[in-house]
Amino acid sequence: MNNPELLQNSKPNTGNAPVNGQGNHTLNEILTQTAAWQAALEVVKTKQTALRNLWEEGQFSEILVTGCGSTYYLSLAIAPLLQLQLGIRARAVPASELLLFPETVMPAGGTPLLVTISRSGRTTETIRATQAYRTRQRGPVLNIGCYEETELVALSDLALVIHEGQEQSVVQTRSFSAMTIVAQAAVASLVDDRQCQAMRQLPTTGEHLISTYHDLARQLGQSPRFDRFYFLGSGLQYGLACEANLKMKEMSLSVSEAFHFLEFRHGPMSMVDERTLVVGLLSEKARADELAVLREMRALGAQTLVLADQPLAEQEADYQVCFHSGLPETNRAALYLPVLQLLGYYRAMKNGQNPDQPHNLTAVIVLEAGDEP
Ligand code: F1P
Repeated sequence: MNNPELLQNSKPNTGNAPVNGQGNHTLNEILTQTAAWQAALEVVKTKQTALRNLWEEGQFSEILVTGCGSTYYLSLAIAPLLQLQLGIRARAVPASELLLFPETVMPAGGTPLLVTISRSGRTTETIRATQAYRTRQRGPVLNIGCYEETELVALSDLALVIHEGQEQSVVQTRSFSAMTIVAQAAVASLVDDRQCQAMRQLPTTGEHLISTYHDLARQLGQSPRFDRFYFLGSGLQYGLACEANLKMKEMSLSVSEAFHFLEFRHGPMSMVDERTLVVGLLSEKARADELAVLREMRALGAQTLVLADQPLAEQEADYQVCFHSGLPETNRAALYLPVLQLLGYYRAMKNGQNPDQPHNLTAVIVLEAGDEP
């Protein structure tokens, strides 16, 4: 199914060594992330009683989910999941919005739950937003992260911490997918334990995906054909599309953007040409509508890479990644990530960038006293 011409023209994969010796941490962290997925499932199992107590005692009127950068994009992926699974209004906001414009974000009354997501637990905006939230609302806070003994953990009523998600690289890869699994497993544990049981296959399925599609990700990442990338996702997949876009942008400094599938037609598709790769993170519910957008982009000259749980017909995409998990979207978000992280990594190698230390970036944004909002 995947384009034989591209596959034939590429050099054989000479193993996983970074092309120019840079990005060792990032590549290693991408390739070992399923061990962190296993640990993430264990964290939720261990904290299940505390989680259920927090949820049942809270009688919450709505849920706010917040973070910065990658963890804001994870918030965008988790908020619709919370609303869908728990039947409660849930909203994702950047921590800076919650901090600077609380009156536009904070509910006037009610008893909200704040979910903070932060790999480091040390991002100033997220800390300050949480402090302000607690002062105003005195409401409970649930934290998801990768480090104990941080300001954000200290500000939380319950913290779900995955040590195995910790990284040397600035870019979030293993940490992001592990926090994704913690969030989806935590929600599953509140609604249906059978979903938690079903999620136990994820590390094995993820391992298989990485070994099956590593070569495709490298060939597409290094292909001279593409000079711009668009990541399309809707519903539970939009936040993941934003994260995949951030990986491409921050690691390789490429022209790339993320959109809701049907939004892409309303202007941004003007950018599509023969040098474009459009990446579709398919849902189940809107699959037909999403495939229609991708067909139109192919007609404009783009090539398409589709990620889905079930295979597509030959003519539906130029390249496809199939999970074959049998899991619903509410339990399998992490499966979209490894191949797209590798795509960004190999584009970075092609562009001579070092994803361990991306241009202009640091692992945590800590604002100096006086700079703080
Ligand atoms: C937030 C963040 C990351 C971003 C970069 C700088 O960190 O903005 O999302 O990718 O690493 O820091 P954290 O609050 O998740 O630790």
